[in-house]
Amino acid sequence: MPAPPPFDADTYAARRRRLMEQLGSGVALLLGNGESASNYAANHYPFRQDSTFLYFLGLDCPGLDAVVDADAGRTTLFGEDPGLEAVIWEGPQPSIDALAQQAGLDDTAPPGALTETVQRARDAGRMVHTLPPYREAHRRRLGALLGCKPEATDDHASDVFIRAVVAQRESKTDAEVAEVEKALDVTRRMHLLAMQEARSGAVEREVAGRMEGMARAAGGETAFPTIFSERGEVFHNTPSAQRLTGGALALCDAGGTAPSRYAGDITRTAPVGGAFSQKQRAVYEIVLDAQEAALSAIEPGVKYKDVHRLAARHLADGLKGVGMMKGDPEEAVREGAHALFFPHGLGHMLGLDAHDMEALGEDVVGYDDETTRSEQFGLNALRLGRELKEGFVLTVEPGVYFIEPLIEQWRSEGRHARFIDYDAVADYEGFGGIRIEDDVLVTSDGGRILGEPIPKQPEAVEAAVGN
Ligand SMILES: [Mn+2]
Repeated sequence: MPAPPPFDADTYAARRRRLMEQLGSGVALLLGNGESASNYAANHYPFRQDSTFLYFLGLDCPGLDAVVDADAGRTTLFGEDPGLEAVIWEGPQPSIDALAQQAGLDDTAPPGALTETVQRARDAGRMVHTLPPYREAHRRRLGALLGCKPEATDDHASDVFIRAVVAQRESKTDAEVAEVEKALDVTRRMHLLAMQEARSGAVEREVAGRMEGMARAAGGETAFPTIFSERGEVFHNTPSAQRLTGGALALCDAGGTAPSRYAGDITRTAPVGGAFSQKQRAVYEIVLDAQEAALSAIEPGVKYKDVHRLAARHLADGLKGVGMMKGDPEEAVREGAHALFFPHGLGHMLGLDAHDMEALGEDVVGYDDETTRSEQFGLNALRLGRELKEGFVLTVEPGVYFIEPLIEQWRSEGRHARFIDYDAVADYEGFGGIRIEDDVLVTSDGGRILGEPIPKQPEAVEAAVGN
């Protein structure tokens, strides 16, 4: 049986009513995800419902679609009652009427009626609002429904619909924040295990596998593939059969979800064996200082791009202190020199997706007319730049990395040589990387770190490593 929606039926009905008001007129198509084959048709990847479908209907099972009719003020759920075959193989399943009731609507129709419903709207010259598809199956279905080539369905996406969805999903209610904190409960336990196991000889993927099992055991899933590696400078490193080396740094970026699919996304970096070297500790404190500066700068009305720049300035200042950077930190950041060490963004929105709403377009979520995406290397990787509002949930995750091919290239070009002491940087070969990430709610007067604390001060991290 699919889990019931995390919120009551009225919540979903109210969200759809607001969507109808925002759309003004026309029909909006919410395609639910189907099962997705991995290596043969009957062997599926774990089912993952579309997050916007979850947001407006809460129904976490395949084979469903919905049409929100803004003119009629009505939502229709398309799907069918489970047949005997489904019950034999998968056990008792809710009827389509029961699902409709959970989602706060009473109009249902068989799946085959969707084509006719959309056709009728098109024939009447009504606007059919769609979202940009991110699965090939949806590109094909939308193409058939709209009478266009599958590739053209991306361009067909409705700007009004996309903006309406972002406007609702970007600000989290207390109940949604509570779901993120449930995700952080399991995420915290995953990280405590990772720190505990950061011992010489520990196999990366054995630790990562146990962490991921905790997410499944708690009724959720991992919010994204777990990173647990002493090659922290490789951003999306897949845990391998590699054993940790005493004295290295184990970077762990991982998150579990709540059963409702709200996500956690935390990074900690621990010294393998439980003691930071002097050099490691110095860089760790630079990253921590940048993170703390960013955390205290968060409040409504502040542009996240400016918070990113503030964190970068703290990094540049700290790196100057240990001799790797030189000159005026302010100017170094303006020129983008710090991006040698920090080539990614300070953070992103978090919610039903780890990169919340990214399927709707990174820039529509993270930027607006007032704040546009920079083209400068490093800053161009910032997913969220615009002004913060109360209710946003976002990540704060500065880092310092020693990425050998990047250092080599910049050094050979003499890039930003005014701000970088390449000889000093060479002493850090093989250092790896350090990132510290927390999840934060923007409140009326600042930022609140969500979830129970996870060791972060260097002494606390050292103490959390098992011996
Ligand atoms: Mn993140």
